[in-house]
Amino acid sequence: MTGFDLRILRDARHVLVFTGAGVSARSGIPTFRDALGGLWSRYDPASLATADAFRQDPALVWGWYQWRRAQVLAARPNPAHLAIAELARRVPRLTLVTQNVDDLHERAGSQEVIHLHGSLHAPRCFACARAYAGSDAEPARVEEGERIEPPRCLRCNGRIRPGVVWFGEALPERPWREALAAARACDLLLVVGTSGLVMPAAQLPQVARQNGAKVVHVNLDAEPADGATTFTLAGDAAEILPRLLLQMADDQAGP
Ligand code: BV8
Ligand code: ZN
Repeated sequence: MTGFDLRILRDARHVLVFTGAGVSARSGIPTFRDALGGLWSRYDPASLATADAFRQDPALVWGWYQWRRAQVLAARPNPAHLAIAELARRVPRLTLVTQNVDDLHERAGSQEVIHLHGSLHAPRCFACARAYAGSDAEPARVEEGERIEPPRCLRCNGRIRPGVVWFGEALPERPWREALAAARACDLLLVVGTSGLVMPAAQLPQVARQNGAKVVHVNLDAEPADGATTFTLAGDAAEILPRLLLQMADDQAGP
């Protein structure tokens, strides 16, 4: 771990872990940027992940989310998710904030995961916002690129939509408030597998730094780092995070 002093992690009081699609990559979930490989490649995710796209072509958008949801249901947490769940047991306090809409952190054992962009597993009515639990929202086999008419709300017959935050939609109040509070309170922020392009989530590292936290980026790409308050661990989170935990254990075991 070039230039990264393990004591920063070992002595941290409150660690904020902030994850993006990169943490689920080794589980086989394409990152958002490459979620549109294959048949979806002719679509831009930012244009599909909008209320307008859903209004214009509900079957296309619902089919895309059902395809993604089926992928998540067939996936398993990877060593990066498991290491983050384990880290919570090794430090005095850990807050986990994710931009991801999968439930792999939860399935790895993380508690109280703060989802800034909602969840694939919380479909709701586009008209009256009532949660929808119908079995026809459970994705059976979904062909890539398949258009699927969304189910209808039992109360108002509105179309059922994915429980995610689309571009142009506000983030859920409470998760965003909790994420900001953790960014202000933490003394160490671990940014794992995010390109940091989507606002306002991408403000969290700046808020943490402004409040005196050290920031460690874990990303395939090396992020700019000053080696004093910001560090970068370039590589696969599924390898880097478990290694960090092992080193913490060795460190604590002492000579
Ligand atoms: C808002 C859910 C205001 C859906 C997502 C013009 C018009 C309208 C809005 C805007 C505009 N210009 C800017 C905006 C704001 C907009 C925005 O930021 N746009 C961007 C594109 C510029 N933001 C919004 O619209 C937000 N809302 O502003 O509301 C408002 C206020 C009040 C009232 C009304 C409105 C809402 C944004 C939420 C969008 N929803 N997801 C879905 O999933 O389909 S965002 C979605 O994209 C993800 O959730 C995630 O957040 C983001 C993708 O980012 P990453 O997770 O970082 O993934 P990415 O693929 O980019 O990167 C992967 C990284 O991992 C890479 O760095 C890679 O190197 C690394 N990696 C890969 N493998 C590994 C790895 N690292 C380690 N190990 C590995 N193995
Ligand atoms: Zn309804």
